[in-house]
Amino acid sequence: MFSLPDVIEPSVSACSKAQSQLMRALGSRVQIGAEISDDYQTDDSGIIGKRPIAVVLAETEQDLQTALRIAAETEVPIVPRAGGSGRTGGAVPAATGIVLATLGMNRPIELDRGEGSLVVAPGARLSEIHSLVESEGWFYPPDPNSAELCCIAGNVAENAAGPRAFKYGSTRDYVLGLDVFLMGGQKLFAGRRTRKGVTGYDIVSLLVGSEGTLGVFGNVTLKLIPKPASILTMLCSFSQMSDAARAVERVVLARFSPRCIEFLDEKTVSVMREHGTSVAEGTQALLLLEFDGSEAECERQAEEVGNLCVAAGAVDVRVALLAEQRKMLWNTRKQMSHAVRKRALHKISEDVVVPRRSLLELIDEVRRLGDIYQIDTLCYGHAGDGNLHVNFLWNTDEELPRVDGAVRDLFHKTIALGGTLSGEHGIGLLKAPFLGLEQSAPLVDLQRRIKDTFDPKGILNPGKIFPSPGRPNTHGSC
Ligand code: LAC
Ligand code: ZN
Repeated sequence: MFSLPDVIEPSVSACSKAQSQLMRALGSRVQIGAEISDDYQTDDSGIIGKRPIAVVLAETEQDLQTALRIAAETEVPIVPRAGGSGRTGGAVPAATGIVLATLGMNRPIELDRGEGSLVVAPGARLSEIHSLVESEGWFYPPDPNSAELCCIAGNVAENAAGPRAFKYGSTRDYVLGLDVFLMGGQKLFAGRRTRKGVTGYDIVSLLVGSEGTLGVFGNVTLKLIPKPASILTMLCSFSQMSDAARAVERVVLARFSPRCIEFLDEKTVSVMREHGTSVAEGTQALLLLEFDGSEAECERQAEEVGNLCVAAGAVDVRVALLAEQRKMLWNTRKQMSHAVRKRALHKISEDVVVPRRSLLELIDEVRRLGDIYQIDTLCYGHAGDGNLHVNFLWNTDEELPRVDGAVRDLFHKTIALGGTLSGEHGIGLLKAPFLGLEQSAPLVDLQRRIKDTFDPKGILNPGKIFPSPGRPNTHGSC
């Protein structure tokens, strides 16, 4: 059963000192007490954290600096928050403290046409970034399926990915440089504004995916690529999950590069059906593939990959000819996580990655875990990257020990297959107890020392990534 980690709690007097200093410095941009919405205690992981003593609704860089200075001086924990759509509790306060919300910092958005880059403020919505650059013939590929909700700062913090990562990579591949505000409020620019550059350590890569534990992000400079001329979306039905997994392996082996290869198992196929997708009778698994490039290139790839899927056992191959059909398919896919939530009162969605040749073994293991632990399981996700969202669903607290067992076994199997615990959602609170399962003690220790350099007092987003000292590797050590 998940419980918040043991972290340093601030004293009552430190909290009231921080509250009064924040109110004095930031006025109406600070909320305290009953003004604070319960939303600031949680995110899309569903974990309920500690109630904040203050929420700073930052509008300017000075607001960020002031909040970080006061947090450092009073030694009250502070948790950065962007869109709040994270899946592993990155924005959930594990300790009593301040929430620093950057959603209101959504300007500037500046496109440099000559350089093919974009400077965005931390609270810029991903959907707004997509629309702006695409209207100018540019493309920013990362899309973690929550573009209407998520903001760039959260995407950077979690190294968000999504279906198009198969061809185009994750957020980290597009961040050229960024402003970072350190504990205490110091502002630094890390990285570069040019397309190329190798000066000094790659601090940008360290900050991207740091899950709000090293600094708070300001403006981000993103690399853009030319927008592909055409897109072609294809849905392949399989009567056996094993055939779909085999098809993924073959597409990869044949060196095709669709921009997405999404897998949906039998239960998620039902969700697609319920939302109006026409799927062949007897379908047990689907592959949703998408190609981009010139029209001729899309058609050529779709034909060859379609044939390859048929050879692997596909019973039906359909192309979404109309933009409307394509939109409907993706809308349903994007809503999958929320749609499957309706199957039970509770769910946990993992994002493990295995080598693509091991996809079938992972899918079989998920079914086996469902049988052994007698819980509802399903999986779907970015099969082209070997990245599956394995979901466990349950209704009563009585089932919790079985859910814990299934999660632990899933992680052990993932590591045994040569995989990794998180492809895109991060470690956050949920997976922190398992870090030692994948990473050696000296590597975890090196990362702790990096964390100490950025945040010597351990008050920036405590309790994330690292196993809690009081409860090290509760499930993890192997
Ligand atoms: C998705 C999110 C949950 O792939 O990562 O839908
Ligand atoms: Zn995903």
